[in-house]
Amino acid sequence: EESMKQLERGIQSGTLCFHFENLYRRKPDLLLSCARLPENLEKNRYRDVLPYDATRVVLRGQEDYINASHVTVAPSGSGVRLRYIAAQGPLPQTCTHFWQSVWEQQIHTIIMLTTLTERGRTKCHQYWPHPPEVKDYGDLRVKCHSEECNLAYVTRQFTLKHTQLGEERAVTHLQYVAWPDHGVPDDPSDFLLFVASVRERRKGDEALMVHCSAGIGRTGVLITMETALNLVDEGRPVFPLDIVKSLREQRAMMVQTTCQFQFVCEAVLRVYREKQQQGKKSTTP
Ligand code: PTR
Ligand code: PTR
Repeated sequence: EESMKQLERGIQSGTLCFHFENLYRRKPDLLLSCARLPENLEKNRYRDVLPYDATRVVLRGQEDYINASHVTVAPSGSGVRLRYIAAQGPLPQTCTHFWQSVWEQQIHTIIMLTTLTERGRTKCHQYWPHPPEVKDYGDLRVKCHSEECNLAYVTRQFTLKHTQLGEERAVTHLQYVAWPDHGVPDDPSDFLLFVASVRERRKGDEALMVHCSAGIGRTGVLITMETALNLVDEGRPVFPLDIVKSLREQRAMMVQTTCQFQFVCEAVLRVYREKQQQGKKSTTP
């Protein structure tokens, strides 16, 4: 309650956004040396968006680099702990690495927050086959069974088969399509519904794979939002600035613009108010 008042005041006075703009975008003491190795340069979609060595996802085998970071959010004392992998949108030459990481990190849900092209520019390579096609990415055979669109997002069901091991797994793909990069979602209600469906997908302590184009802006917003909603549900205080700070210690530049940060703060407040309203309704006889 107190943290919500703080949040409201912070939004109104502009101090929250001011503090946001003063956060470290990147921790200067954390190394990016693996991402900068000559053989890995072409595996990065953007030269200026690289994973820290300390949190990067390491692939098994000789070629162990992918532009993806382990991110865990666990606000202190909250009991909330959420695990993610934040990744860039795969390039034609990194699709195999992407599926390898999905397999090795035991991912069951992939959340995609970009379309393939925006304003005529490629933002992500289509790393999956059209249904009912099957396509091999290294040792992994990907089949897309179904594709279902609702207003703001597409749900796809994949099976992933490891052709060497003969093992099979089901993976769900949720693609949000109404959100340009550097911007905010077109509609906060649609986005909140999307985050709710992301939360429903969670099982136990498993990590969700989240990517957009660079894997920082929209990916950061989604992670901050899901964390905040969990905190609201647990009746815990929500400090969005602290969440973003902790994200940036694990992947640089998470939540990219002030508008994105403001959007999250307003959406959190809105969810909190709605929950309060519902609480009041249900307690009146
Ligand atoms: N410009 C340097 C680099 O990218 O290697 C170092 C650097 C960049 C260090 C940004 C810190 C940075 O964070 P901030 O934007 O908060 O100064
Ligand atoms: N250098 C690129 C740019 O500033 O346009 C990097 C970049 C691209 C950064 C997209 C963020 C982007 O958004 P998102 O992380 O949401 O895909």
